[in-house]
Amino acid sequence: MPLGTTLTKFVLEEQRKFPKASGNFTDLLADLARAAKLMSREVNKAGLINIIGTTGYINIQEEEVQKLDEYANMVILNAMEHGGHLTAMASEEMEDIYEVPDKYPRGNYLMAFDPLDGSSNIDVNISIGTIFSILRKRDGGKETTANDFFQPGSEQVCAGYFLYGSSTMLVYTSGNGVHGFTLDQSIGTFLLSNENIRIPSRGSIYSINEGNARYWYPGTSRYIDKLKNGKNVTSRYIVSLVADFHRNLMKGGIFLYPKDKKAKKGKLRLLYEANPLSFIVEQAGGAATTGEERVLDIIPEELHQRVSLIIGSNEDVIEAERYWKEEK
Ligand code: AHM
Ligand code: MG
Repeated sequence: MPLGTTLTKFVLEEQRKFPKASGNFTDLLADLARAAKLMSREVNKAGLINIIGTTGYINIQEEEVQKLDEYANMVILNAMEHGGHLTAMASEEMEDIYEVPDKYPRGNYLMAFDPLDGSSNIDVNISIGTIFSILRKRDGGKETTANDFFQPGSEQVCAGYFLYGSSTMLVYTSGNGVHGFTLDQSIGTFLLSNENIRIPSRGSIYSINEGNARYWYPGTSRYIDKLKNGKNVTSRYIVSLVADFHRNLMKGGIFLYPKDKKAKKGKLRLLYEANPLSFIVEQAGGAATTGEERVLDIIPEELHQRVSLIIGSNEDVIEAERYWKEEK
């Protein structure tokens, strides 16, 4: 489709092309996009924090002072609860699931999300993002529990992220490739900027927090040593998963947050960080593993489960996994 096509038109056309494969995400994505626009506006105001509130807090409705990630959580709940698509939501900011209130119609989808990933970067003006994962509620029953979310990532029907960077972007997949949209602030609309994104099968970038080197297991240390001693390698680490992932998706590379002696299960969360990004990377021709198994095959046991994540260009991920497996 021509660059500049609006998000709504693009999603509608995609559904016409793949009526069976795609769910009905036109309205759902439109609701999410509206929430992201509000967040984009607030994130852009974050530099005024020292003027309008205590560090780490932002004044939202004159009288209320709230953390930006809590604000983002509230904006998304408000934007998504009344649309009739979802039956429940799970978020990094909430211990338990949030069921759509009785006063609104309930749909068949579940959404897990990280409202503001990389939020430790807000006060230093570094890109942050929102990550989301949509699942189908399997049993069709009325009541929803956390168990409904415990489906492997391969069951996701749609996933994506918003990146609040030098421009605001949406990147999503509903199982028919990965597509990117950029927010045109002047008209308040997401426009198609990257259709059918493919991640290069090899990259020269590696992204890992080397400050954790002393906690690494030998597989990680040996793999990183191998990279450093190779040619054509460069290290990039923003500390904002969405931004690190997005750069590697576009340029090719590998992002690693493996479990280590400190983060015994890994640091990142399976349901709303690892799974959606793994779905996206696979749809773009890349791969995601824990070092031991494909991320999308894991059957979750907890809402906020942590997981080892090695994600990016296909050949790089396969090679990294070999180092992990050799360790055994
Ligand atoms: P958050 O969801 O609390 O922001 O934590 C996740 C973030 C990721 O964005 C980033 O990749 C990672 O934590 C960085 O962790 P570290 O500071 O340990 O390198
Ligand atoms: Mg996060």
